[in-house]
Amino acid sequence: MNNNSNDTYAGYIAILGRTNVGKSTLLNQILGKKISITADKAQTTRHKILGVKTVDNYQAVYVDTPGIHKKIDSKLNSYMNQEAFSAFGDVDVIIFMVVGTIWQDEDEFVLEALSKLEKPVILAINKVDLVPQKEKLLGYIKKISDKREFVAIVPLSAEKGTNIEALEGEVKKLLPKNPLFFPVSQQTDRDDKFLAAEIIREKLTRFLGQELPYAVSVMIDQMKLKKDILNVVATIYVERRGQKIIIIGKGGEVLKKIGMLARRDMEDLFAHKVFLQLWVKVKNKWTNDDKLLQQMGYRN
Ligand SMILES: Nc1nc2c(ncn2[C@@H]2O[C@H](COP(=O)(O)OP(=O)(O)OP(=O)(O)O)[C@@H](O)[C@H]2O)c(=O)[nH]1
Ligand SMILES: [Mg+2]
Repeated sequence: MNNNSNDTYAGYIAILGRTNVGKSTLLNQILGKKISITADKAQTTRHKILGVKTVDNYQAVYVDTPGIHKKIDSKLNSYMNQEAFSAFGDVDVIIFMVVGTIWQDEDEFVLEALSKLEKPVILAINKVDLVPQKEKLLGYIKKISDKREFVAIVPLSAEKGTNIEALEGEVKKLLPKNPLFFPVSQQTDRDDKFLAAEIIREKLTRFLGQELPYAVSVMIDQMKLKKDILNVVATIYVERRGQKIIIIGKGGEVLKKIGMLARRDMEDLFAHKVFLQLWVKVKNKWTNDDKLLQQMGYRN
C-alpha cells in the first residue's frame, strides 16, 4: 500500500456505557483538559460533547455521551438517551465502557443495543485500580468477551491515567483516511458559555444530595471580558421552592461555596480571572416541559 506522509486520518469515536462508569473522566484524561463534567452520581452528563485530539496527521474526535439507562421517567431522561443513541450511527468506532468487575443490567442493555451495529467496538474496562485481584479481572473479561466480538479489550483506569495510551493506540489503528475535521488547535465543539454552565452544574451535582442534581439546570445570562476580568452571570433553575432553599443554604453559604469552586475551575479553563454571579430561580416541572427544555438547550 502506498503510504503517503501527507495523508491524514480522522474519525469519530463514541464513548458509550451506562451511567457512572467513567466516560467523561476518560475524555478529560485523553485530552489532558477538563471539558466534560464528572461526578459520583447517576446521570451527570446530559449532552453529547466532542473532544478532539490531533497528533501529527491523526485526528480522533471522541464523543462523550450521557449514560444510557433503561428506565425513562421524564422528558429530560428521554432526551439524554436519545443523545447517546444518536451517537451510534455517526461514528467510526465505539468504545463500550464498563467497570471491572461489576456487570449490571444496564451494561447488558447497552450491549444489546450495540448488537445490531456493524462497527468496530472496543471494550474498555475502567476502574481497574479498584480491582487488585487480577484473576478476577481475567474471569470478568472472559465473561464479557463471550457475549460478542470486540476489536480490542483494554483494562484501564481513566482517573489514574493507566493504560490510556493503549486505548488511544487501538483507536488510532481504526481511524479512516479523511481530511482533518477540525483545526489542529480546537479541542471541543462546545462554546465557553456551555462549558461555564456545565462547570456550575458539576459543583451542584457533587455538592447536593442524590435527588437534587437531577432537578437542576444552569443557564449563562452573560459572559463578558472587561478589563481582563471575565464577568459571568448565571441562573440556576430548580423545580421547587424547597430546592432553591437547599441550594442557597443557611446564610447563602452553600451557594457561596458552589460559586467559589466553579469560579476556580473557570479560571483554570479560560485562563482569566473570573467574577461570577449566581442566581437561583424556580421553574416548575422543567424536566417534563418540552418548551422549557428547548429553551434550556435540550434539543433533539
Ligand atoms: N476509582 C476510580 N474511579 C473512577 C475512575 N474513572 C472515573 N471514576 C469516578 O467515577 C465517577 C463517575 O465518573 P464519570 O466520568 O462522571 O462517569 P460517566 O460515565 O461520565 O457518568 P454519566 O455522565 O452519568 O453517564 C466519578 O466519581 C469519577 O471520579 C477510575 O479509573 N477509577
Ligand atoms: Mg459523563
